[in-house]
Amino acid sequence: MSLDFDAIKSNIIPHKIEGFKYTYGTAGFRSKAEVLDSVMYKVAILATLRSKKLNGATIGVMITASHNPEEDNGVKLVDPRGEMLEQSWEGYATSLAVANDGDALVQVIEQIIAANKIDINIPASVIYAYDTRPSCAELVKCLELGLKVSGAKAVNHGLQTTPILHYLVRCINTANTSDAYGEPTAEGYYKKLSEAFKTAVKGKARLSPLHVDCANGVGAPKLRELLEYMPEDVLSVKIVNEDINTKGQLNKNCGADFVKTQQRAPPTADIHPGDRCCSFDGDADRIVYYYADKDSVFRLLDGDKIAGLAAMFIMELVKDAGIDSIKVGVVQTAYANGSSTHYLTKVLNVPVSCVPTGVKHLHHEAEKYDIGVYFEANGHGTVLFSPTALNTIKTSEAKTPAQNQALMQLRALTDLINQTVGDAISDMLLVETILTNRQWSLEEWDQAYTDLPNRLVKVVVADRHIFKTTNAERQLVEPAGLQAEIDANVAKYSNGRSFVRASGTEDAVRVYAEAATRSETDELAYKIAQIVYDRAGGVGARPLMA
Ligand code: 16G
Ligand code: MG
Repeated sequence: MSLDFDAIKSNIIPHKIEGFKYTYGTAGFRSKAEVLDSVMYKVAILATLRSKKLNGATIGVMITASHNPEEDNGVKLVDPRGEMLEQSWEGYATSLAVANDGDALVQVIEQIIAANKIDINIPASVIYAYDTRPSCAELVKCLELGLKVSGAKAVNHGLQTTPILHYLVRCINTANTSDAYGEPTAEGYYKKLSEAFKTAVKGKARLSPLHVDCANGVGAPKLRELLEYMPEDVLSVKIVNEDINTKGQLNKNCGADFVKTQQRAPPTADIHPGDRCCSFDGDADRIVYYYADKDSVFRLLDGDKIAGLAAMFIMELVKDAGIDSIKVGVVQTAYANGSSTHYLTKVLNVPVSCVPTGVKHLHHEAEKYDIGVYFEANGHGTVLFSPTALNTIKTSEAKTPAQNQALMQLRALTDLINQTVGDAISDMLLVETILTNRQWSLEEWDQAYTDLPNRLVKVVVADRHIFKTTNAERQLVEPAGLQAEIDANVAKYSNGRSFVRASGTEDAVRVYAEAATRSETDELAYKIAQIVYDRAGGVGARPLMA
């Protein structure tokens, strides 16, 4: 099973557009679908090399562009335990993508093999899946060609959500071990989650129907499939935005990203006070909840609120189960609302870490806790249980019926929660578990704290790479002097906070601000945006308050 360099060379798919800048960033490769043919071929080779490097462990490849518009697409690799590709390999992905002729490509491959001492005779195993984008069909063919020429044993898992693909990778690699994760099929995933949910809500009255906006994406058919395992008297769901067949509908005026950034419900959702609603993004790895209050005002329950709810519930279960040695922690990014951090640290008294934006940073920090709850404000997150925590939860013996009940629920949560990556379906079931146990409406959940008004402004500059941050992106180191100017402005606002960072997914700089009132927040956000524009090479129109 060594590598056939001649085949790799002669089958190379050239770039369609010269001069396009390919980078494997926070979300893998992501751009207009039309420039990705060549990248798929290279990603396949990289997945093969990664599998060989890890002794033939199965690597996952997911073709999706998440919440991006339908004309975009993307691809990312999944490591053997269902985690994102190890950071040190991201550079290889970029180098391979850039190589545009057979010789250059083989040269990069040889460098990777040498740098990692890869035994090319080890057989490679790769699985792949894709979302509902029309461009996936062609991109899959390019990926398959790359897998064929590099000699990997490859299995097509078809249309899947991103988190299901992560689940499958982990299941395959842990099969027949003491930490076997589950049956490596989508059905196995549905059974595992639905059984856990039934256990976790046992004896509690079912809540009113949940309205789920699936962003006209892959979450829709997958949620439908899951519901076949979930009796209507346990969970009642009404799916909206499930049109995956009409061109141009994916993520269009719907989905988690729309709801979070626009701070309003999708126009297609006909919501009434008291309804429970949530939105998935296009590949179903993010979720936000929302409702209309009694005055029909839209209220958002974002990733921060979910983290607070989950931490609160899990901490109580740990205490009730009598296993206080297990320590719970929460991981956030600078985008977490100041009120949520205050609630976690001052009301729940739970340790909170702040890390740079991007799932891999949160995930790795969460692994440091016995039970690590991590969520980005945008709704991507999950809960990780350490091997020690899992063992304690599994083996503790209850001394009272109350302890028994808490332990049983904790055990159910370890199956219900996707341990590999944020998962809209799994997170939805977690929230529903907690609300069902409490018999809470969204309004009751929302009482935990009130979000500070916040504003995100995008500033286009000549070169965003000159922006260097420290302290989990909360402070700028460069351009020199800019942070002092930001601080001086922030100091004028009560509860003011603002930070500036270069986007990892767009050619722009993002300015975040929050303050005590809406008008002060907007004023502060635009003031900082203008400073950035004026001092750091703003391009196009100067940011002005609408
Ligand atoms: C990517 C990240 C997401 C992050 C976002 C920030 C993953 C899988 N996704 O979509 O976690 O919130 O980038 O985008 O890590 P930005 O850098 O453009 O602000
Ligand atoms: Mg997504």
